[in-house]
Parts: sequence; C-alpha cells; structure tokens
Amino acid sequence: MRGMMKRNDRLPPGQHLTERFPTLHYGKVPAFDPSTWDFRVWGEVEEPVVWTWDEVMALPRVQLTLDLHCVTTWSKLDMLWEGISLRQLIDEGFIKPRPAARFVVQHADQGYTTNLPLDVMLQDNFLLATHYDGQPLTPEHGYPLRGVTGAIPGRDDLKDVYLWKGAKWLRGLEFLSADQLGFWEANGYSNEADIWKQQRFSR
Ligand SMILES: Nc1nc2c(c(=O)[nH]1)N[C@H]1C(S)=C(S)[C@@H](COP(=O)(O)O)O[C@H]1N2
Ligand SMILES: [Mo]
Repeated sequence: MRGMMKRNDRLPPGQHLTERFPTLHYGKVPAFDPSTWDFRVWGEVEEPVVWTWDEVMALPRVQLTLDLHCVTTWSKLDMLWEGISLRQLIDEGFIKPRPAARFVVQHADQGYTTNLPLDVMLQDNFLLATHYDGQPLTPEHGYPLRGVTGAIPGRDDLKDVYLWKGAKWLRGLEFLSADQLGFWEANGYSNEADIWKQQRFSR
C-alpha cells in the first residue's frame, strides 16, 4: 500500500544525482512541422479529439516542479516544467473518458509508446509538457510536446514511476479499458515501474 513508507530521502534506492540533463531515446529526433502536426485522443472517450498545435497551446497551462528519476539510475531534482495537466483537461471537459477507460497509452512520433493506468496520469506529478526551465523543450528532450512524470517531494501519496513512462514527441493519447504494454514494457521493463520499489525490469 502506498504511503506506508515515509520517504525521508529524495533519492530512491539505486539512483545517483546528476546536475546534467541526460538525453535518452530509441531512434532519431523527429522534425516538428506545425502545419502538419496534430494531437489525437481516441479509444475509450466520448468524443475523439484532433487538435492542431495552436489548439494545444490554447489549452489551460500549469507549472510543476518535479524530481526526475531515470531507470538507467540518474536522478535530477527540482526540475521546473510547464505544460498541460491531463486531469485539468478532463475536469474541464476538453477530454471526456468513458466510464470503461482505465489505462492510457501515450503515442509518440516514430511509434514509441508507453502505458500507464489512467489514475496515475491524473496525478499531480504527470504533465503534458511543452517547456522546461522556462524555455520550450529542446528537440532532444521531446519538442514540442512530451509526457513527463517524476516525484514531488513530500507527496508520499502519489505513485512515482521512472521517466520512460513519459513519451517525448507525444502525438496522442489512447484511452483503453484493458492495459496494453508500451515499447519498453514489452521489451523487459517493468510495467509498474515504481521508483521506490526499484521496479526496473519485469524479469
Ligand atoms: N518518443 C520517445 N519517448 C521517450 C523515449 C523514446 O525512446 N522515445 N525514451 C524514454 C526514456 S527510456 C527515457 S529515460 C526518457 C528520457 O528523457 P530525456 O531524454 O528527456 O532525458 O524519455 C522517454 N521517452
Ligand atoms: Mo530510459
């Protein structure tokens, strides 16, 4: 059960701190063309969504400070992100999940996917990010839009997962009634990915 263990240390087991912001991904950095880029929401939703880049940038925005933890063992603290809260989009009716929706797959350019339970993506520590440290994302870190997830110090009530659970170059969200493994999850990484339990690999 979550919240039973008090997290006295911001550094989860097996992690080390870095000041850098390392880059990690499979494949090449995709180009962004705002005239053809779109963002789609489909699956277990009342109305599928297709937004242009301008429409995405007109959505309500939030700022969020997160500690990021990568499964390759680097951690970086106090990272300032800005972007869009999925929970706010749902609360304000921009996205209307059907009652059956329990999981979400993030779909990125070039086929990268990662999956999470909907309730984890609705937490305060998950963001659809456009900016880091007051600047638009750099191409290597997911410009123009990425999922990002990390820990908020003191929020022991939240489930915290490794950084691969945020897709860079995010192009869409697929709502599902049953879980569906993403790219790394289907290739030996833990589906749960809890950073405090060191759930790195599935076998
Ligand atoms: N589209 C896409 N997103 C991705 C990946 C990827 O290969 N493709 N790698 C993931 C992994 S394994 C990590 S650790 C983080 C790294 O994010 P960063 O390069 O901004 O540090 O991106 C995640 N998102
Ligand atoms: Mo990773």
